[in-house]
This record gives sequence, structure tokens and C-alpha cells, in this order.
Amino acid sequence: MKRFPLPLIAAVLLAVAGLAGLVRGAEPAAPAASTATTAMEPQRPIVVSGAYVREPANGINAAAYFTISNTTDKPEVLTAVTSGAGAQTTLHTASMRPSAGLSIPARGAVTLSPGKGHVMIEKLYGPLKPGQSVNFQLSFSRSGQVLLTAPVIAVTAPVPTEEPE
Ligand SMILES: [Cu+2]
Repeated sequence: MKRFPLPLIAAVLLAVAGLAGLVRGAEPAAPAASTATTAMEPQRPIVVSGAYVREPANGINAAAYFTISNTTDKPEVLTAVTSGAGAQTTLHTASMRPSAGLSIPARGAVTLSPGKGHVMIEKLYGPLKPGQSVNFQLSFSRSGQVLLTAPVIAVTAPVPTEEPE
């Protein structure tokens, strides 16, 4: 198998990174050393999977859904969520009320799904269309900040199925 020269690979990676930066809602990288969770850790304590944002019907609010797995032996709490796609991002219960926090049991998982709760992006800065994605920053009581990218799926699209990473 022919090996590609390293400079070429680096250039391709840079191009991909540049494109990702154009995605709506992209946020600047989190400031370094803001939490104890760093790339040095071989395994992340919190794993988020199956994330998606439903294309909003009204262009004002959008809802995001995902599964949070807590791989540690201590309970975790999702305390806040932010995104760059709207003026406000809030954790909501199924009945659209703001939620103070979402508890994830030790060695357990919690799924936000229609009827069970969601992350609400309010006062959208612009339309969200399938093919775009939204970046979120999740804040956990113990594990600190976790970044998440969720694809926007069409109003009529089925819920994506994704095995936990
Ligand atoms: Cu809501």
C-alpha cells in the first residue's frame, strides 16, 4: 500500500478542520485548563451518543436529544448546556419546563427523547436545516465540560440509531 506523505495528510486534516469551523453554531474551542478533563485522559468519564437536533418547524426554537452514559462509579449531574445556535439554551423536561439538572446514576445512562426531555435552543440565530450540525457544551458536576456536535435531521426523518462510542 502506497504511503501518503505526511505534509499532504496534515493539509487535508487542516482543510477538514477549517470546514468544520464554518458549521452554524460552531463555537471557539473551550479555553484550555478550564476543567480537570483533558485529552490526557485515556477514557472519558462521560460518553454522549445518538445526538440529534430536530429541524425546527417554527424557526424560533429547536430541540436536541441524546444519550448520556456515565462510565464512573459515582453519580453525575448535567447542570447546564450551551450552544452557539440561539440566544438561550436550556435543559427542559418533557413538559417544556426548565430543569435544574439531569442526574445520571453511577454506571448508568439517561436518554433525552421526545416525551422524556430535551435541550431547548431558544431564539435561533438562523434557520437550522438537515445537513447542518449544532455544537453544544455540556457542563457536568464532576466531569466538567463535554463538547458535543449534533446533526440536524429533517422534521420527518426517523431518529438516528447509534451505538454508544
Ligand atoms: Cu422545551
